[in-house]
Amino acid sequence: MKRPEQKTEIKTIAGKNRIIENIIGALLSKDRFLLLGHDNPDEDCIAAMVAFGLLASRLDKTCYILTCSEINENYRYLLNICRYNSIITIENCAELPGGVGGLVIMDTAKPSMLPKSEKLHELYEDETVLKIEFDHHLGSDSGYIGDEGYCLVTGASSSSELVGLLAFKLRCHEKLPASLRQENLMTRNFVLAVLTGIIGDSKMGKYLKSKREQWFYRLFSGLFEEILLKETFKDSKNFSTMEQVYGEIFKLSKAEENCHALFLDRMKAGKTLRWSVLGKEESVRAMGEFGQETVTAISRTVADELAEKTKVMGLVGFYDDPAHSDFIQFRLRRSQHYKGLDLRNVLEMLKIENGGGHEGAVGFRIERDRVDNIDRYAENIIEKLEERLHESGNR
Ligand SMILES: [Mn+2]
Repeated sequence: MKRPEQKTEIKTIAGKNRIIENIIGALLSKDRFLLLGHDNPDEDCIAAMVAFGLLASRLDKTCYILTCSEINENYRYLLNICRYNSIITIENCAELPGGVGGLVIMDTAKPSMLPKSEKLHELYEDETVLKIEFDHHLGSDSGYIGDEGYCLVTGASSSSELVGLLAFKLRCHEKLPASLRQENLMTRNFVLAVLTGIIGDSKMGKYLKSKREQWFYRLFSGLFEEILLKETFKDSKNFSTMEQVYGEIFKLSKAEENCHALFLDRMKAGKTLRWSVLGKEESVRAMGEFGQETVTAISRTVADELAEKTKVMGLVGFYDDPAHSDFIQFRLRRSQHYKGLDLRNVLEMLKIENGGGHEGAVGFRIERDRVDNIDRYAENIIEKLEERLHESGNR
């Protein structure tokens, strides 16, 4: 069956699921994604890109958000979310990254609304690059941009809502690596981004047309309240205005910035590698001030940064919130410039059983009672790694 020229509602749940299934397959198998939207992107468009970028970076994918123009001052705050979440924003259409496996097009009714650039055009034309599309503009003069089977294009309050739908399916998906299943994909930032898109496009939820749209909006604002109640930011109520969402994103960005500064302040350097760990009391303070989720997310970002700084590897560690678990969490990340060691083998080498990941990034957990001093413990790991690097002639 040939798909119609103009965008139409996906009629069945099975039809939607099939497309979501395809998109999840692509998200798990490809490594680099370039996200873009229509010219002069609005809140929903940016929020959908940010939300997708957050999901992908949780899966250790590299994500670029291409804005192609200076973003409207009022929406810039949304891009703040990217700063500490390993999402790279690019303003210049002529500076596209190489090796992109997937192009993700958000909230763009028809091909002619895409930013115009020669480089981008080459990417659209490149058949080896998969085009994934999320959109809720249907009928009239709309037209598909994504590849057939990869367009989550259907009736919804916003494009962000459709990314929210993807996250719901993804978080308990059987193909999700076991190491990621225990991680929370729907972080505060993710939920805030989706809410921003829904509220932005529906003017504070007032113009949500169908019962289903209202249901989705309530689901996300409810979900967010629940997340906030569990965390330290306990003063928030129902999210019905954009100001409230702004306020939360601002608070969260500030917390991320401070948490990031703390990790960088604790950074130590060996002969080649760098690491940063938070001690027992310091972790308690960080958990109290920033919350477990932010500490976890920022530690990942810092591991990436330390890896890229040394061009080899970076290690981070902290004590979990005692209310949460009895473990110390570590994360070891390999630079994009270094392929000499499969990090899964490092776990073996260190005789660590409670951990996993992929060749470029692993996480592991050690019971807190088994470690006297986290600084010395981390230093010991770094020494072993450096010895190994030395032996294998890498630096
Ligand atoms: Mn929209």
